[in-house]
Amino acid sequence: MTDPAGYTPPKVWTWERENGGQFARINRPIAGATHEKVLPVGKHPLQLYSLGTPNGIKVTIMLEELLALGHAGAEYDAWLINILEGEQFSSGFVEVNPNSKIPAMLDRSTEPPTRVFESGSILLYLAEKFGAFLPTEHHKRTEALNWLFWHMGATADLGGGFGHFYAYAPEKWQYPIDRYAMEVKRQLDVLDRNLAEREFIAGDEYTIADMGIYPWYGELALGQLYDAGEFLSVHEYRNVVRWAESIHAREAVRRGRMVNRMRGEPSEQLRERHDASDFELRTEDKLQGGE
Ligand SMILES: N[C@@H](CCC(=O)N[C@@H](CS)C(=O)NCC(=O)O)C(=O)O
Repeated sequence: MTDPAGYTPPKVWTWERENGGQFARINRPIAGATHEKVLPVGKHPLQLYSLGTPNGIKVTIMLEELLALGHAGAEYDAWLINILEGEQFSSGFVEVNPNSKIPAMLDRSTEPPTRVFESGSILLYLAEKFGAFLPTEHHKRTEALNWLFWHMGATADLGGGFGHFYAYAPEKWQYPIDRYAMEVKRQLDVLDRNLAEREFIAGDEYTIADMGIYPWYGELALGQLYDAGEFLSVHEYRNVVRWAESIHAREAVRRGRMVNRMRGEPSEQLRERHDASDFELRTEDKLQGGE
């Protein structure tokens, strides 16, 4: 590992495979597939290829909310893509998302099937397909989209910036941690001031903007992301905490957070989801003490 204080960039950057960190094995400076593998396909119209990370659970929360509202067409198969094993670089996955990142979705109810990638695009696609969680009135719809697009930019600072250097980098360096802690706290303050005046992110309705932002800033405010609650004094953002608690308490959010999850309590993990009854089996497991 190079000492950051003593590092002088060379004239031309070259890829050193052994640059450390838990993602060193999968990170590459080139796109495209590394191996041939067809993706599995289940019985439902919507096929989701994902992992229970903040970007992944936005989509499963939305799907569970749609099902809770009675949209049977939102039934889905959720397949686990283990990004630490490089499964996002299979030929099948790259066909659905050329950017090789979860989440990716295939809507097989259209002819030909529609591929959808980028979590924000998937949320918008589902909201429009089912006419739900996105207001139709001009000002309200625009405000929901403002925050939806805000979060797609902002969360890169939280995940790829703060989270990477605070939690994942092999050594702790003050410069990037200071830079991203500053920005993340500023963004928390943006949200806090917004939520001082309204119940939900975009106004008085629960929308895809809440579902996109909750897994990042909501879980951060509840101390569930990067173990950084104390470091960032998240309790000071009282409106964000109040909002996050209300989203966290929703039953569809509880289910959505379980899907494709590989961390935490075994009873909170549903590695693959193919049927609503899959959740009940996990609950029974928990009651019987069998994990
Ligand atoms: N902007 C993308 C970001 C997706 C993303 O960064 N996914 C991560 C997991 S949270 C991933 O698949 N990483 C695998 C890799 O970088 O190879 C989205 O919102 O869908």
